Amino acid sequence: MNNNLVELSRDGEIAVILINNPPVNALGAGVPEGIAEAIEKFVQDSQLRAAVLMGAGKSFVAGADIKEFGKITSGQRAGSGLGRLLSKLEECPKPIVTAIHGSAFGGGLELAMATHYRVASPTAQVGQPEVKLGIIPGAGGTQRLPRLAGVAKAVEMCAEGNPINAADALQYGIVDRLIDGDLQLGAAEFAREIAEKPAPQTRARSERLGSPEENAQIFAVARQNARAKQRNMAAPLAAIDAVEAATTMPFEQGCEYEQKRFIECLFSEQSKALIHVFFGEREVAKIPDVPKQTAVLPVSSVAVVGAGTMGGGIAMVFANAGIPVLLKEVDQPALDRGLANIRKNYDYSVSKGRLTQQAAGKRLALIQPTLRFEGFSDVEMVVEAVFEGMELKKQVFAELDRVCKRGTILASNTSTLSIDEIASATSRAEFVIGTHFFSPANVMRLLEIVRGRATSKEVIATCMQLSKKLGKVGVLVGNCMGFVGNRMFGPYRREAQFLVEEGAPIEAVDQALFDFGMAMGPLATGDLAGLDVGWRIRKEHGHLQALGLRQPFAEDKLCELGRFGQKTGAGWYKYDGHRRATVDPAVAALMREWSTQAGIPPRDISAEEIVDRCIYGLVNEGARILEQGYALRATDIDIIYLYGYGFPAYRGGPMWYADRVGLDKVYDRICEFHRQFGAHWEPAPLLKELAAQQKTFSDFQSERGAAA
Ligand code: T1G
Repeated sequence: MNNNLVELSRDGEIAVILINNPPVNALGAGVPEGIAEAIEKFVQDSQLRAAVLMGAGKSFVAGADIKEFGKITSGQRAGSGLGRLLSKLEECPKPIVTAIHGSAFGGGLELAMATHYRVASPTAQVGQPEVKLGIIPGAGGTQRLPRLAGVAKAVEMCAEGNPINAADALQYGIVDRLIDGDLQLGAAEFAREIAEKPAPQTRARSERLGSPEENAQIFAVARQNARAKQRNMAAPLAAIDAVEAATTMPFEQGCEYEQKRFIECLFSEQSKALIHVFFGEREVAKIPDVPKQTAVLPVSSVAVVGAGTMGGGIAMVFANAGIPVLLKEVDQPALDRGLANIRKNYDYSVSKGRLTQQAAGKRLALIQPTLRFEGFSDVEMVVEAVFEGMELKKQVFAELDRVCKRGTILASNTSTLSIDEIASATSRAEFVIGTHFFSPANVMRLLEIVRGRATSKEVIATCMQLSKKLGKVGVLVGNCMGFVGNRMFGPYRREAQFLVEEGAPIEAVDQALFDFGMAMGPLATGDLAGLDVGWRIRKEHGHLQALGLRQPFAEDKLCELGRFGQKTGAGWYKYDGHRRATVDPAVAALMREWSTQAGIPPRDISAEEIVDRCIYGLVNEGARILEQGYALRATDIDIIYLYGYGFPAYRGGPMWYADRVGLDKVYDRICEFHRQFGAHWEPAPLLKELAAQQKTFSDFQSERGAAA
């Protein structure tokens, strides 16, 4: 064998072909060639009666090498290039058994389906996650999977991209046997059993391809679901078309159709954005000055101070990860309310079948309510989630400094306040950090980890690693007002209010951003979070607002009328008992009255202007944050907006989106707004500089990375 990516060994009359391309055995350059050569040797060797194909390390094969997609989009390579290898495997005269452990994803599952039999360890997972990269399977997955698992399961797996576990893979006929214990031994034993049998080719199977009548219904429902759940995304619909082709075209023709749609998707903006997100999710975990080998502190027990909406949700996050939690409140009624909320959330998950009653009971048992700081001396981390006021937080941290043992991490869930000032209330600033969860904390995946001036590298490394264990995407940010997410959200929501003050209908502002792909419009988001939250912060920090700068009045006036949003049944919209929103003409009338009083003449405003002002408000502030160093990379900002603020992943995040539009165009548009609307649209110096140099935020990121 000329490369060590694929090793061939013998277990008696069984060949063992081992793919060894760490970390995830991606089918990068040299791997398909190595497999083809091994198969050639296997076929030539008359002693060998069957073969087992498996992966070294923690997983079978995670698919094609995503890093090599550039070779296709730059024209160096025509397609996935896997088709020929898979035909070679399928047409092999001697049977090949694929043995799956860990993940068989994308090209990995396609490889397995092209062999004659598949066995798996009980913990294995299989899937076609390509749509999450904005593409579709490109090596026969949409043609072979329906032949093995049936049309309905295949269309679900290819259009939604979620993996299934080994038991389901067995049930749907994707794998032929589950192997407990040593996988290689079990697979070799299976291979001996089938060695004399004919090698069944998946391509030749049609018994599970259903009838046109049955399939019509399946595809109609799948398209409806894709349009609803994967709004505006092209790949899921392309995947459905390709699986449909498997039911209407001969195998080879179906593969050609799949390849055509695969290439079409791969060259799309959506795919570029989603691949940026894939690597971005992994890059945010890398902190240049906190190396991988930095010591992490144990976190096997925690305490949460405050059982309100956030505190209760945070306690659930730790309990869901199997970590016992002390949950403290100031009085019994508040504690009871907090626990009742937690129980309600678990009951809801059980009612939705997301959790068994037993599992919910186990998690609830890990949450120990208390009214005292007793027991705090034993925990390894405390998360403070009390009311958003500096004095109160400093009191709590002073108390924690007194009762907690040295080495306990003291974290604050503050969403706006200075971590350094909170830390100044303790004698251990190096153990103080911000862990900003997003509401509902037990659902939202983002965790903004706020680094204080004195926060130690060990504490940072511990929280970054812990975020993964908690099922969160942890992003490290600097300690400025509102950190990264909320600081950028200010200009975004400011513009939304200004647009209404200038005459845009409330529902038109929300619809424009919803059509752009945001999970929810900015005004409806305000109603969900509670308009009073921002109102109180503005009142607390009014003295910080720059003089002479135009400030929106809309939400302050709504709050003065007690319209805090969903929680009071009325905000920008009015809400029924199920929190369903309806447009409230009374608010539109109030807005016209207030705008007239403010001397703001109404005008017609296009959806394009609405989107540009809100999104470029994000980008401009993001550029400031980047140049001031409160975010390590533009990618970090993108990941924050995807996981914390419902920014559409297929647009890559606000900074990626701006790069794709072209920073010169974004800069010009912001200058236009600056001239038209005033100083609050002052372009960020970094944006001006990059636009002038025809550069991108990604360029700035790599240059800064290279300099670090
Ligand atoms: N290609 C290149 N690099 C990959 C990769 C891949 N397919 N999968 C992972 N990596 C890198 C990743 O960037 C990270 O790098 C390291 O491996 C560890 O990954 C023809 C066209 C398998 C569940 O979409 O879902 O096949 O940061 O941190 O948490 O039809 O990786 O260390 O430098 O995620 O244990 C379809 C993608 C491809 C699966 C493991 N396959 N991978 O999770 O480790 S398209 C996928 C994953 C395709 C065919 C089409 C996960 C994992 P670094 P990690 P993990």
